[in-house]
Amino acid sequence: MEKRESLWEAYLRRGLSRRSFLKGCVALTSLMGLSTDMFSKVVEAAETKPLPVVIWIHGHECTGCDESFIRSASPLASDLVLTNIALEYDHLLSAACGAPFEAHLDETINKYNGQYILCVEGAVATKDSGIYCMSGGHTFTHLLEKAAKGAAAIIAYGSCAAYGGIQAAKPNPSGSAGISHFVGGKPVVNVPGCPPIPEVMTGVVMHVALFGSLPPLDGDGRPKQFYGNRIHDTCYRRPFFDAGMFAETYDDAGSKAGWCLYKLGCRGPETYNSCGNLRWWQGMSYPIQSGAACIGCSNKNFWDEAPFSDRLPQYGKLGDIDKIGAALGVLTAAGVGAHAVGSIIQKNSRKDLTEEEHEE
Ligand code: FSX
Ligand code: SF4
Ligand code: F3S
Repeated sequence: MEKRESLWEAYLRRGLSRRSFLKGCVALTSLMGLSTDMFSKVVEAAETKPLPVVIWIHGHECTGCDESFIRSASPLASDLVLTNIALEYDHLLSAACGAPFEAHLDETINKYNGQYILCVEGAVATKDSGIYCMSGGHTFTHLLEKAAKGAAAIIAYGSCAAYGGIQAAKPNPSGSAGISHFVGGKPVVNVPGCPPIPEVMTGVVMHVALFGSLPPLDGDGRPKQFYGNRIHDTCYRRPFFDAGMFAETYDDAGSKAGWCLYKLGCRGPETYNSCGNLRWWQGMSYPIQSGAACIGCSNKNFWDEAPFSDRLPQYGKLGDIDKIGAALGVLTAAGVGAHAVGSIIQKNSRKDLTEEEHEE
């Protein structure tokens, strides 16, 4: 088998300097959520490890995940695809198509058996033998099972691949489901979001590529460093929540002044994701910053929890701390009552959050 080049060798081939290689490694270290003392290990791996072969397939979905991915800014999606990985097959980004393209997939699967990273977007359509989602003349189920067999790691990119997504909404006519039952028991890294943040995907792919292992995952298979906090914990509107200042409609004065969107249905208090930290398009914005309430798009079954304008079922008295975590009542010097509610809320343990609790 021919020797595949490392990231450093790919930089050299493209005439890029050692300085830009090291800058790239700094960016990767931070993207993977590693501390700076891991920098030398990242450089060493990037100098020696062959670029990862990636097969990227698409099932039942809207392709918004790719729309997000191709706008990855750090690194640029083009750099990731052209320099950091060896992308051998991608339904959307590859220029090739037809029988030779499908033959290339089979060749790649055989040639790199046990070595490639399989990225999957979209759900599996299970009903009626899978005929509602076809690819290359076969069902997507067939393609997924074939590609999963020889994969070194499998990444479910998007809420559809992770949990079923929009097409799994009741009554789910195509029997759509997440991919985990179709990969032969192999562990799957879930990167949910509709769409997910592209830099999270890049970080996971590069972690597997450089260290040959999965990043630390939570109980739901999500990379901990990106799904450890609630949207609510990092929301810049949080001071308004704590002060009991809520927009009542999308065009009222509170909304225009950036007040909390909780009463407009914001799911931030029960949603784990990094939107508030990383944002999209070089950190420019995310739903709440653009004036929309979070609809919890990285949560299981979020699609069946419409209308999204409904307020969260209520969280209960602050006495029910076991479900809410720590809760603090804070009285400001101006005499405005505020509650800062920290830590974890289990989605299946929603309780009441009354207006009175926030508007003392
Ligand atoms: Fe789903 Fe992605 Fe939402 Fe769309 O690939 S997570 S519907 S943004 O495109 O799968
Ligand atoms: Fe932000 Fe929503 Fe929490 Fe309000 S409820 S602070 S808008 S995440
Ligand atoms: Fe989705 Fe909410 Fe982030 S809607 S994009 S998880 S802010």
